[in-house]
Amino acid sequence: MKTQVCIVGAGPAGLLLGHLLCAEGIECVVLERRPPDYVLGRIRAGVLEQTTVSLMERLGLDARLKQEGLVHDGFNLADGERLIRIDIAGLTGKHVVVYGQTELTRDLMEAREARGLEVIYEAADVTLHAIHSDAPFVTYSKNDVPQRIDCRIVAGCDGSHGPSRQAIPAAVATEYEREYPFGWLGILADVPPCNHELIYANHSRGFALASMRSERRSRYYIDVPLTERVEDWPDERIWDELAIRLGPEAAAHIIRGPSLEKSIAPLRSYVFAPMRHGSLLLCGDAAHIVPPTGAKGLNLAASDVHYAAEALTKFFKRGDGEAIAGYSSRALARVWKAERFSWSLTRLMHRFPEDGPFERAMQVAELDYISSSRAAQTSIAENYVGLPV
Ligand code: RFL
Ligand code: PHB
Repeated sequence: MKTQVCIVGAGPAGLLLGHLLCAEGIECVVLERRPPDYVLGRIRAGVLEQTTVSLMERLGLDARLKQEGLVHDGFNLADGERLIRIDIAGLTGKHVVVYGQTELTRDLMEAREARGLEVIYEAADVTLHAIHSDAPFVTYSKNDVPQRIDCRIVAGCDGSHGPSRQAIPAAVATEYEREYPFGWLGILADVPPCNHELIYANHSRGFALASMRSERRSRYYIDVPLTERVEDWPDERIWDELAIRLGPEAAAHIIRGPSLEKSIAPLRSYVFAPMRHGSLLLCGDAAHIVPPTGAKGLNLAASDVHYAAEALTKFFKRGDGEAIAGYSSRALARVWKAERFSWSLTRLMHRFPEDGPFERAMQVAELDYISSSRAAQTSIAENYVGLPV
C-alpha cells in the first residue's frame, strides 16, 4: 500500500491528525495495535482546553461535545483549611470544558467512515523503516499476514510505549525525565459530583482530586505510594480517604457508589527532543508525558497535532520543507511551558516523602500568596486554560 502519511497509533493524537489531514485532502492511513473497544475502555483525561475544543469545532465533530461537555469557569485549590477559587473566566475571559477523553475518542472514531479516514485496528508488530530518508515505510501484520505501507512522512502518535520514538537513534536525541514517588489511584462512579467545579486538595494525608465526567458521573483521585496495589483499595476505603482529604465541606456532599473503574497511574514528567527526525514526526505522549495535575496531557497531544497538521499541509500543498523542519521547535516551546506548569502544580499540591518542614512551609507560603494575589491567580488560570498555540 502507498499513502502520503502513515500515522502510528489511533489514540486522540492519531485520530485527530488523521481527520485534519483528510480534511485537507492529504492521504493517510492510521495503524493501531489494539481493537476499537480496548481503545475506548481506557479511562483517562477529563478536561479540555479551548485549543482542543477548537480543533473538534474545525472538523465539525463537536456536536456532542457542545451538547454534553460541561463548561467550567473556575476550579479550586484546597489546603486543609481554605478553598482558593481560581476564577478562570474572570481572569482570562476563557473557560475549560469537562468532556472525557473516551467520549472525544468515540466522536473521532465514529466519524472515520463518513470522512474516509482509514484506521487499521489490531495491526501487530508495527515497525518503522528508513525514517532518515525521503522514502520511509512501515511494516506490520494483520491476521498474521505481513503488510507494508510506503509513505512520505510517518507520524508517531503511539503513546509512551510505542515503537516510533524508539526508531530515533539515541545519539541524536535528549531525554529529560522526572519521576515522582507516588501514583494517582482513580475511581469512576455513577454518582453526582460533590462540587460543581474541580477541587485539587493538599491534605496532610496526601493529595485528592474531585473531578467529574458529567452531572451524573464522578471521577476522583487520591495519591498513593507506588508500592500500593488496586486490590488493597476496596471502594469504601477510597471513599473514606477522599472524605478526609477533600475536607468537611466537600465530604458533606460526596455521594458514594460502586466503582465502574479503578486504577493506579504513576506520575512522570518526560520530554524527548527533538520531536522530529528525518521523515518522522512525534506527537502527543509519544514525545512527552506530564503528571496529570495540570490536566495537560491530552491537550498537549492536540496542540502538537495542530502544529503537525499545519506543517504537513504546507509541505504537501506547497512543497515547503521548512515547515516540517520547524515542527519540533514550535511544538516543544509549548510542551516545555506545560511541563513547567504540571510539575509546579504537582510540587505545590502533593506531600513528597522526602519533604521536611522547610518544603512544607514553602507550600503554605505559596498557597497563601496565591490566595491573596490576583497576579498569582491569573498566572495559574492562564496556564490551566491553555497557553496560545
Ligand atoms: P495514547 O492515548 O496513549 O494513544 C496512543 C495509541 O497508540 C497505540 N499504540 C500502538 N499502535 C500501533 N502499534 C504499536 N506498537 C502501538 N503502541 C501503542 C495505543 O494502543 C494507543 O491507542 O496517546 P496520545 O494519542 O498521544 O494521547 C495522549 C493522552 O492519552 C494522554 O496524554 C492523557 O490521557 C493524559 N491525561 C490527561 N490529559 C489531559 O489533557 N487532561 C486530563 O485531565 C488528563 N488526565 C491523563 C489524565 C492520563 C492519565 N493516565 C492514565 C496516564 C488522567 C490519567 C489518570
Ligand atoms: C479527570 O477528570 O480525569 C482529571 C481532571 C483534572 C486533572 C486530571 C484528571 O488534572
